[in-house]
Amino acid sequence: MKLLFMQKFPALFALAMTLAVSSPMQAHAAKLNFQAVDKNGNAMSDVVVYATPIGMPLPPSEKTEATISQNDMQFSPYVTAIHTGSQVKFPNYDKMEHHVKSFSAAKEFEIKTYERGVVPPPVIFDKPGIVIVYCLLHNWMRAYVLVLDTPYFVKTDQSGTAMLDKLPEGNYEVKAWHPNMGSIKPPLSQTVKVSDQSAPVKWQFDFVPAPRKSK
Ligand SMILES: [Cu+2]
Repeated sequence: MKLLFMQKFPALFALAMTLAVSSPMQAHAAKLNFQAVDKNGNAMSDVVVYATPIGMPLPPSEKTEATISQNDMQFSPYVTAIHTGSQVKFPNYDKMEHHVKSFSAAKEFEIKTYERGVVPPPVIFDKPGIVIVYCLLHNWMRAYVLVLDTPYFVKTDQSGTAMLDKLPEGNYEVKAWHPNMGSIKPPLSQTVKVSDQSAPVKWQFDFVPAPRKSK
């Protein structure tokens, strides 16, 4: 049967074999660890690390949903990374009214003043870039949304560490960004070969993060 198919449709058979061999399902996946420190060598949280494959296609876009709530007069979380095309909800859990506004080119939008318990329709982030979110009622309130074309991203925790797993082996351009860099300073960048033996990727930023503003 197989032989017959091969003889009748040699081109199709060759294509099927190529697809079977290069299918991402069969690519070996590996882990990559990250460690971010500031100018003084102290652990840095809220660093978004993202990896873009070199010479390999990105997997198909997966639309996901994230939530940035308004809680205790702050946006929470402070930093959110999402895949392009994802949507974000902005529920208000506070006792007072809040507002949501972005002037960023990647996504300009406004949710006019709304009360506790209200969850406005989600906002779709359809272009990659950095989006700074404000509440125009409380000038210290700020959140950052990093919209990325790659699905391979992670955020460092209080220990300054993060891990990406299920990365198909190969070469990646890996970048690290912190909200204090805004959209002005370019992210740090390294080319990394991902395999079972990959060493942790270290990042040292040339500044000390500013404390988050509060009321
Ligand atoms: Cu507010």
